[in-house]
Amino acid sequence: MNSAEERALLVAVEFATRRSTLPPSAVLARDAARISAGIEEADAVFSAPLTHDSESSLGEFRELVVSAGAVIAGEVTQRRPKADPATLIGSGKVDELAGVAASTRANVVLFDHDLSPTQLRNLEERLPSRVLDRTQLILDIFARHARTREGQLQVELAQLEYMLPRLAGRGKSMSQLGGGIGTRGPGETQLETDRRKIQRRIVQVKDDLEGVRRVRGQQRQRREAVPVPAVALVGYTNAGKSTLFNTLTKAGVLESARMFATLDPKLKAIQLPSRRKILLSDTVGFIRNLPHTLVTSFRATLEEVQKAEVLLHVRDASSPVRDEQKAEVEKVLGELGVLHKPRLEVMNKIDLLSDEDRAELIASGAVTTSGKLGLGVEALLVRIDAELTADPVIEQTFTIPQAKGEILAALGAGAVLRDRQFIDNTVRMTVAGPASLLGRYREFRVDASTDRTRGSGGDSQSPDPLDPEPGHR
Ligand SMILES: Nc1nc2c(ncn2[C@@H]2O[C@H](COP(=O)(O)OP(=O)(O)OP(=O)(O)O)[C@@H](O)[C@H]2O)c(=O)[nH]1
Ligand SMILES: [Mg+2]
Repeated sequence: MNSAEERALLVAVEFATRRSTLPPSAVLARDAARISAGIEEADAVFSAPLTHDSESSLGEFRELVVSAGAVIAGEVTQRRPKADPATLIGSGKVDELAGVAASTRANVVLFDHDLSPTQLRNLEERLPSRVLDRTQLILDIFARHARTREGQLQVELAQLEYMLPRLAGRGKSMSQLGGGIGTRGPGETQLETDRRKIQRRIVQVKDDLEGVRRVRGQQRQRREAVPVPAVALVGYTNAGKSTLFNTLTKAGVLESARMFATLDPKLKAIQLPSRRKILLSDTVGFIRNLPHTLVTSFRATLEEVQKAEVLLHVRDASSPVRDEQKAEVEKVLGELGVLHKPRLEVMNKIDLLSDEDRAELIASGAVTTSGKLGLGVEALLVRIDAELTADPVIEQTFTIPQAKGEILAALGAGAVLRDRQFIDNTVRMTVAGPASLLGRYREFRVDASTDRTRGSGGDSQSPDPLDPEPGHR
């Protein structure tokens, strides 16, 4: 499907009365730069100077649009005290927009804002092109990047559920499905547009999703039989998570300059300097104002984050809005209920900083990396090890009957073998591994204290490192 010809007119709206923080000269310079940079039809109405906030938000919106494969035909911005319930931007502005859409030959008008079903319907009636809002745009990008069956089903479900209440009166958008943003499902499929078929499809997709999740749950159980602490990379989209993940694991995970290249979590076991094994997972990037429906349907994808013992918050140290991005990421982490977890902040892309800024960052004690150049990776691994304090690595000796193959396998996979002897039909082995793993097999310990903790409630002896009460895992 060729959507390269898609010409998008961007509409940014700001509901605030506050004045621009840019001096007028800066606004002029910016507009001039934009015009000479080839954004066509300079009459593309800059009716209100934007604040810094909306300026960076618009930049991000442009990136999303390009990620969706469209060409930017023009931009319209507007500031109003509050949203118009019927059209979001107000009737007069809609007329103006219709003119710009026609003169820029835009075939799709994209709002950097969510539209209610009513607003969408009214706008479509009065504009010559298809109209899409921010959620649909993001869903479209998700649809293109979903790799696993589960990811694809999640995206399709979110798309269908979003579309259903917005179907009525969709003339241009839905009846002449010629492809383009908002019409693509995951893979090469086109989205269904008939109400009853959509409803049936929703039931089907939910069913399939249920099946896929069941299988995944079983796989997870198998994985968790060998307790290896999980560490998840989280962060704003484009912070460099996949690149760092690759550098850390040398795995061939897709990395891409386009946003949301990673939609499905990637998982890989790696070994830390202490020889402790961890499962590292790469996750989908967070983004400002991620539509709530999405957060819900992507909750399964973010399970890795919820299960992780330690989070690595990967930050783009070179971004001028890195602090806003950090706040945004922490907001999402709050929604996922994981703010209490140990979190290691990683200032990434330090190769893009000036020598001065880099020195300052390092002096502040921050963990600094360049995933791209492989800088700071060893130090990062050491720091991860140090964060896993809840489950320290200890050394113990066990005598295990050879018949207990599953225990031998679990210790073999989760701990480092120091010594092993075969005595009669038992294996006497000394291993170094996480206390939580070794604690499971304390009945086979050789030490005299082996039986101490069993069956007694209020004993006052000093805490046994083998008894971390791993009930929270
Ligand atoms: N200069 C520089 N560029 C980097 C570094 N790390 C990543 N990049 C680039 O930044 C872009 C985004 O990197 P990704 O690793 O895909 O970012 P991500 O956080 O996984 O993005 P999403 O999966 O979309 O959330 C790519 O063009 C990378 O080449 C770095 O340390 N230095
Ligand atoms: Mg990624």
